[in-house]
Amino acid sequence: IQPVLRSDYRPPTYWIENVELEFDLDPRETLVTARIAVRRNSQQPSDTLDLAGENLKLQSVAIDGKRLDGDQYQLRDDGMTLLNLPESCQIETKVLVSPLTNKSLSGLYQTSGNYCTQCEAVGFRRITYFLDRPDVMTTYRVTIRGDKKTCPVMLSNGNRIAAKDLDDGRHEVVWEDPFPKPSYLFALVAGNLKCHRGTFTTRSGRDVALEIWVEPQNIDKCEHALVSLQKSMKWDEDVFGLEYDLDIYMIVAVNDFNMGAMENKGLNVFNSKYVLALPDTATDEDYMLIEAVIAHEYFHNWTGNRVTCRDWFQLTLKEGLTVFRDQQFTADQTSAAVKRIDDVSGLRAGQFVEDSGPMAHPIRPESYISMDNFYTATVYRKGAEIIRMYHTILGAEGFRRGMDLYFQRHDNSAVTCDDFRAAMADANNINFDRFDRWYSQAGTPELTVTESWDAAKSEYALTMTQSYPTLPGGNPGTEDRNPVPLPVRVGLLDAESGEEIEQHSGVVMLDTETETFTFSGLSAKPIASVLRGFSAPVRLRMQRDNEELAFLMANDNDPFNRWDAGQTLATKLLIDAANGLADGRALELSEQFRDAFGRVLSDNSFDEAFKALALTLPRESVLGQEMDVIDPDSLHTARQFYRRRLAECFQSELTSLYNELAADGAYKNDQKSINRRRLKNVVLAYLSVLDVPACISRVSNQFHQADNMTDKQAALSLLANLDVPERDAALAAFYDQYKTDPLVIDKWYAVQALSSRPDTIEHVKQLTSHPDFSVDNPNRVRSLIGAFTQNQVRFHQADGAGYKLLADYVLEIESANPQLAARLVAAFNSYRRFDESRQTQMQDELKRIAEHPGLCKDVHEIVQRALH
Ligand code: DPP
Ligand code: ZN
Repeated sequence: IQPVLRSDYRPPTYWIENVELEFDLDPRETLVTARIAVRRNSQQPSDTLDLAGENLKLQSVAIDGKRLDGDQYQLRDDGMTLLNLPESCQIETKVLVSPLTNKSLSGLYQTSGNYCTQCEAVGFRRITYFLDRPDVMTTYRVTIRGDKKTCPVMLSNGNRIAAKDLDDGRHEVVWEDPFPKPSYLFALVAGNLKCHRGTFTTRSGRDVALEIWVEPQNIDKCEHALVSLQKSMKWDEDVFGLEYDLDIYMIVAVNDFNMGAMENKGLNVFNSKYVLALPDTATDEDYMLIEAVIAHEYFHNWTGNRVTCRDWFQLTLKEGLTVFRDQQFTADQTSAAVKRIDDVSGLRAGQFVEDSGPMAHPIRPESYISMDNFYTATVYRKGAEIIRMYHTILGAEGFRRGMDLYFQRHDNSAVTCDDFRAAMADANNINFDRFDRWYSQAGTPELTVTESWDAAKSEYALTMTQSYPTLPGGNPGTEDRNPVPLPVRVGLLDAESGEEIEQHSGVVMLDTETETFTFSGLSAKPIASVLRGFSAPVRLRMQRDNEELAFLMANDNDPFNRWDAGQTLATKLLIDAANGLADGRALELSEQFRDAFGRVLSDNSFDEAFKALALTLPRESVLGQEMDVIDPDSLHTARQFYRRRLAECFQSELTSLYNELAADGAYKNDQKSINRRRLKNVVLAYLSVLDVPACISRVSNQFHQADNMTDKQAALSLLANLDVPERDAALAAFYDQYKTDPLVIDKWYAVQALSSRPDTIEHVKQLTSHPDFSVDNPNRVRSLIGAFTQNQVRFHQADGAGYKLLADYVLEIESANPQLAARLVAAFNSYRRFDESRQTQMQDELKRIAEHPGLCKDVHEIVQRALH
């Protein structure tokens, strides 16, 4: 299988001037008629045109109304070539597709009996023959004909311009989208749907109709999504001056969807998980994610749709930028500090791991076999960190100037990451040439910081050095790396009082491999707070003793670093404890950590969400990265020991805090109540590890008495770890109460897959034969198999049973849904970080998958990179 290379980009030989599509909907034989007006690209003189097409049953091809014979075009598995075309002409193709049997969820498919499409990245070619590439932007007119009973609602992009009844019980609707767009933003939805309506008046006074389309039984679960959309529209006007352009904005929720959501022009299609919410069925986190994903897809209307990507290697142009925009939006709606901590935790747990394994790639990759494999944490999350660095360097106003110039230059066109960088540079008269390295180099830089104090000169100095560690299995594609520009936000604290020394706070730029930054006029050696707000996506290496970390935990007025000092201290101690276990050393709770934990617990200056984060130990997956050889068992044992000892030491404080928070009364949805629930459930988690009946019944009571899903799910996931009768009772009651709500049943699967109990693998296996389990629904597969791969201690069980379970499932689903299978198989990517026995077992499963006859190219790409 030949990879596609970034360096192979060539403009198309023809441009498309407009397209007319007609759909005659039928579950097994939908007829798609496409009429595309093409004109030769004068820059690429050729009379040959290659159209992409996959899984299409071609019925006819005609040029300017004349039907072609079989020898006038060449048909391949992946498309057709038309020869001897005139300068401009109209190409008409007719093809049949089968939505009912399309389980890949790419192209046109059926979900819960309705029709829907997914075209990003390359799904449009599964609908019709086309120049299915993002640099070909054109206007669409779409006619849909369908059965009035099963498809009363038929939607596509843009404005509905005509509708009429046909005979034989069918009807027809015509949609026209006035904005030129690439094919990946095409959408069609048809079926039995109900609409939750709202409006938004833009700042220039236009009324936009907002429509959220869902299956009838979900019509009462849309208000939060609607309000989120209205907030997003307002925010983009306020912060970036960007207004919505069409008169209608539609969102459709579907149950079977490979991704989170899709920003099709004027007709977003969403995984129902990111639309539907009621307090009884969705957690506070779900509410927050819905708001963030609605915002993300809305923000794409400018960063993605109006200005799109020239080719798929530029994906981070729209995704990194749009993730950054949605992060800023959520920070403004909630708490900037908490949001930043959550985002960096996610980056470290996901992207850092990816960047140190066989799938390491620059945010702008150089090659791919399947583009679907590059919708990654690197392109999205690290991409957003790169955008954040422009923002840090330029400030909010300079960044806005860059954005304005970007839209001024590139509205209605398909551009590259270099164009974005140039707009940021030119608008601010600053040189961003070196920033190019962030786009072309993979791997997480290490930033080593050492300090020195010259009492005679009253000078304090920080020497910063950047480097890339050598990784087990080599650093794929990351040889010859050069220093990258690193904005490092620094603050100095008075070591006595803990006060900020204001004149020395700010951002220093490390542009070279190493540099020393000197701070003068100090009366005593200060304590430095480095990389505040996580101002660059690096691993910070700074030798600090426990006292200093405890000092920063107590005094740093950068909330991110205050939290991070605690995480660094905990990581140091937990890794040491885990390593000690192997040497037969007994576990012991560090007194320093105990005292620091106690101070956080009794500090009432924090908001509750921040306190919840500060009391939470680093995740096992994040801790593992700091070990030379990941030992999941001793890490789990050490972390559990710490949790238990902390709970014992602070049992009475934790209990009274829990009681205070639990006295809040009936569910409320304001930020303060959300923060308090977050803290309450962190406290409950500590108390749950004390093996005493009072604690177990506290958890069980919370489960049974909760009037909202946040508290219910939190209690259920704690019970799922225990070996008590209350566990089975709660799981049964939960299932019984929610068995008709698939999104809630996903939670039921996930809590069991994430259980630390030794029999988890057995349970997961049994659950795959549960009548509600279906390999056709990605949410369900992710909630059971996907969640299980995140269960570090059980997935990596020494006997290899977890590995076998995953490999079996990957092979079961790979031919039907390659995208989903490829996501799951990536759980093996970190195998070189484990001991020899686990390495061999994972490698054997990878080989078994690699040898599977007819393996899909998505899984093939991941597996061959891993085995390489
Ligand atoms: N473009 C979608 C998003 O990230 C994913 N396909 O919003
Ligand atoms: Zn996106």
